[in-house]
Amino acid sequence: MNITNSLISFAEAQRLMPGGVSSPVRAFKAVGGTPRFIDRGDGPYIYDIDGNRYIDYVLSWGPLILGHAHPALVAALTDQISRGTSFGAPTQLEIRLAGSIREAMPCIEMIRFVNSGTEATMSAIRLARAFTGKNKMIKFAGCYHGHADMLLVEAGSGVMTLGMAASAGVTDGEVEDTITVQYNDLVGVRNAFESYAGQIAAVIVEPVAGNMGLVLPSEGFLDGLWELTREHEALLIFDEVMTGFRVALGGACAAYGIAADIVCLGKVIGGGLPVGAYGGRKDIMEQVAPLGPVYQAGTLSGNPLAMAAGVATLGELSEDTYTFLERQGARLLEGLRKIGKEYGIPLQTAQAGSMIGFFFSDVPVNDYTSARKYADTTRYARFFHAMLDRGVYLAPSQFEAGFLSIRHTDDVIDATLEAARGAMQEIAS
Ligand code: HOZ
Repeated sequence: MNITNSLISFAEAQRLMPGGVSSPVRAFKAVGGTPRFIDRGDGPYIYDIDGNRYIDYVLSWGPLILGHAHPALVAALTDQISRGTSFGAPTQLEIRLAGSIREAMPCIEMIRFVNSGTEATMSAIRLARAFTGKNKMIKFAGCYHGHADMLLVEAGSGVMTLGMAASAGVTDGEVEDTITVQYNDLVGVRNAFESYAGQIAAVIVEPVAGNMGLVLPSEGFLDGLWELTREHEALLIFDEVMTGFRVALGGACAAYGIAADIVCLGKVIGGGLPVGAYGGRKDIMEQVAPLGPVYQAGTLSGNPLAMAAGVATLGELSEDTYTFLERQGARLLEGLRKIGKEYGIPLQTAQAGSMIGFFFSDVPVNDYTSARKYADTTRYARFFHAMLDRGVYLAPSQFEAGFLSIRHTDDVIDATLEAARGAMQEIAS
């Protein structure tokens, strides 16, 4: 595969930007080699600047449930761009998007739009602290909630990929109120509530963990969090930046039947434009300025392009979409398991709607500790490159989830499995 132009661009980019990228997860650090510089996307495919085509399972890290350059999205953006790109004043688009979100996720009685998932979770924590009058919060190792200081403790995604336990520049003071527990460990959560009685404002969780690879909540885990937060008068914050409109039309709240107190959103609700949101119970959201005392603001919040993209994206989604996506994901994972078995390569697979994941491990992975201990990252790196060489673009880290779009049709899944057969054969030796 000729990647001359990507090689040249990467060298140039590294002179101008740390690691040559605008976000660490893009840098191929864990898998080695040269990141592809992307020229364009079309449906399930991306094309690099050397003209190579890849089936895309990253999909901008989740937002592109419609695939690249969906006509409805292109039309909505084209229309909006001619009307103006930002006003710093309210638009009806915000009402439309808020209405669509509330329809799908009724526990979001009121919502505030921001510009990223990081902003959403950071603001949700501030709100939870103000609402409860308590300071501490529980998060789970391997869950990633963006890069706000107090949440960068044993975080997943790039932090885990780079083997970092925390980030330099975060003071002890910033994280003294953050309590970290293993994902799926309800006993650990109960113990934390008992150790810090009356001090815990909230539990923040990825209801399906997609930032340490894909790890599903064990039976009763989310219900247990709900009950414990009720028992201890704390709020339950679902970080659905990744799972919202991904694992089901109503996100994990619908999939697991839990009305979280605050829900953070991003990714799909912006259709690939920068967006985030947090919302929830009206009495909680009424604490946000200008209605209440919790200050949070943003020049580009509710940006009309992002809102238009979100409205167009959600307008294309229905229950049938998720039936299709679920089927395609199951087909892909079943094929991967079968091929792995043929070549004697142990795989642990997981799926939640249109999110998929697989670990090269012969034992199940349920949390951060087991992900780090059992996932064979060296084998993943070899598989990643073997797939890339065959025109399939996976996340450049074992500790990320994969995503499907409505354009990942049977032909696309078949082509992926054909590539996987060659790749597994290559890495088996
Ligand atoms: N949550 C995304 C990956 N796990 C974030 C993408 C990024 O950090 O660039």
